[in-house]
Amino acid sequence: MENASELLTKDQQLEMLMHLYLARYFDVRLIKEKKRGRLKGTLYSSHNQEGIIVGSLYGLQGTDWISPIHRDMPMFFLKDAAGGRLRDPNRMGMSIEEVCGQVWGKVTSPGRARDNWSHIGSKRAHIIHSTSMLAGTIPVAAGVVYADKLTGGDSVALTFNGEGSTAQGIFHEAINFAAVHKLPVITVIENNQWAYGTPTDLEYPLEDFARRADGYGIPGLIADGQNVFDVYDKVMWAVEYARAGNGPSIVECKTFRAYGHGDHDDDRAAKYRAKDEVEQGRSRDPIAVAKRLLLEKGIITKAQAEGHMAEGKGASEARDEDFPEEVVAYLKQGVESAVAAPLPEAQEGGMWVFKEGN
Ligand SMILES: Cc1ncc(C[n+]2csc(CCOP(=O)(O)OP(=O)(O)O)c2C)c(N)n1
Ligand SMILES: [Mg+2]
Repeated sequence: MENASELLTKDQQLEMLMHLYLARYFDVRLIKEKKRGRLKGTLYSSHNQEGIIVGSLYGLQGTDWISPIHRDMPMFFLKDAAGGRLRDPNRMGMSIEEVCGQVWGKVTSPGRARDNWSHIGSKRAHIIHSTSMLAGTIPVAAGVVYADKLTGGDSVALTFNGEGSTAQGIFHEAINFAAVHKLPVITVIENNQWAYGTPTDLEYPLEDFARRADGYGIPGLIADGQNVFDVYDKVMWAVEYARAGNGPSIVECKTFRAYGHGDHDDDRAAKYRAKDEVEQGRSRDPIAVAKRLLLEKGIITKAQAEGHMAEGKGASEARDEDFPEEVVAYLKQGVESAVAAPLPEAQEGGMWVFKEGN
């Protein structure tokens, strides 16, 4: 089968680059807001892992389901955004206003200030609610697509998991169940080589987490997580395989966690990880890799490749000029709406704990 990325138009490839910038700027902008004292709560950076976010989501249908984890915050607004639909209010994703409302804990947030990060979901947008129990969304996703299959639907579900969660019992139980019943659920493993302070060699004695698939009799693919087009190819292979009724698969995306587990861990992480390991891990920025490939194909010029130099820059170095104007404008809209929105009423605190009404 040819690689799905070979069928992407020039405009689609440029849009994927734009989505990489959007994901990166979301991270940079929020860290800046926090440093300025305008934002509270912990931020879990997706810096350096944007190729996984964009490459996995870009080819999905709106009706497909995703279950993001803490490191995937831009997924909430990038779902079903392909084809220029980022600002379409009817697409099956969340708006930047909703996502920023969540981060600021405002009335506009889907979680209405119960959390500042990824503990949200949307039945309307087909985003399975993220929970703290890592790998706990795999059985939920399996159940969602099982129900869909029984009622004649053809949706697939993508669950996102750090390599750390592959050691959870539920990871095995859920994928085994999905394999036995040939459920269209794809487990994407974001192997960023660290689970909080635990490196992969204390978690798994082999090189590739994709080999977990052998134990369930399903395909296990490996993608270069720094290359958005390689992620797209591997995920689209898995999506087509699942949609055709063949069942689940695992896609391991190799990447590197650029900073601490959350921003509260940045200083500690700089101590528990070797400097050269971190430098090496950050050296293939997904924006730079995508630009190089687009330049080689003649889709962008050398001057364009050298413009908007966000690559390789952390939040303290990156400036607005390093990003396309529309990217900055999109986030500005989200941030301003969140800052202006009121907090929910205090009485709301007890809402949704028990079922209300009959
Ligand atoms: C079942 C479970 N155990 C422990 C935790 C605490 N915890 C939250 S994030 C995290 C590390 C996760 O590492 P990984 O799965 O590799 O994802 P990453 O943060 O690297 O993206 C841990 C141990 C949890 N949330 N759930
Ligand atoms: Mg990890």
